[in-house]
Amino acid sequence: MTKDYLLIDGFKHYPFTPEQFSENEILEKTASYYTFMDKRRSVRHFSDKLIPLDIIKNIIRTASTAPSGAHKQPWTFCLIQSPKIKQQIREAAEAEEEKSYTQRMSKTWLQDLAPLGTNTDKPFLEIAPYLIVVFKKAYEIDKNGEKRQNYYVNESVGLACGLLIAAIHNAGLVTLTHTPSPMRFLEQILERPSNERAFLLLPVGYPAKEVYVPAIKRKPLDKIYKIY
Ligand code: IYR
Repeated sequence: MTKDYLLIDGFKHYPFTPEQFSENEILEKTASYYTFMDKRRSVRHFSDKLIPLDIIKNIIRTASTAPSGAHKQPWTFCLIQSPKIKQQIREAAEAEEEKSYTQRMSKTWLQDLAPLGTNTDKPFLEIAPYLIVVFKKAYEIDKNGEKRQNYYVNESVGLACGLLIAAIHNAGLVTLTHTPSPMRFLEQILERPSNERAFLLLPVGYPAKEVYVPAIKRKPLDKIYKIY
């Protein structure tokens, strides 16, 4: 008989029944989920149409279901809707991008980026109704002001960002993983505490009326997997 809970090293473990499906259902679900996810594209052209806050809250809740090292959930999702702060972020990001495109990025890097059609101009940082800036928590600060270690911080926050992107796509909204580098300016503009480092910047919104995306293809399965 299933117990209410187990005690392992003095800690409670509850019974858990993962949802199960028939093999046919699984085949159908995995195929349709793949087809749906394969329709996701990084989009650089946004509508300025507003999105109810409750929708974005659900999306951020979903991202925070990601697994994390020792369940520390070492992330903060900063949601920016203030036009003034968006403008500040755009100005600072474009200043960094200017240096990156003209001085910091190698010739090969610029050649690799050419098919994507990116440049230093980032109007989407002001047009999209929301910017989400994901911060990783290098460590925690407890009630006594002591540092507490976090684990696998990059892996954990990367996983949360993956779920965030999937949740945005599931909502029929679009996003882009924008990587102005270095991102210190985000910590300053958003006045983040000293244990937080900017990890990724994502504008979120409805797509513009007309959207163009680069003519690039995903690698086929035989190029990305190997059976042993
Ligand atoms: N951070 C720049 C350049 C850039 C770099 C990579 I790697 C990309 O996949 C796309 C862009 C920018 O956001 O434009």
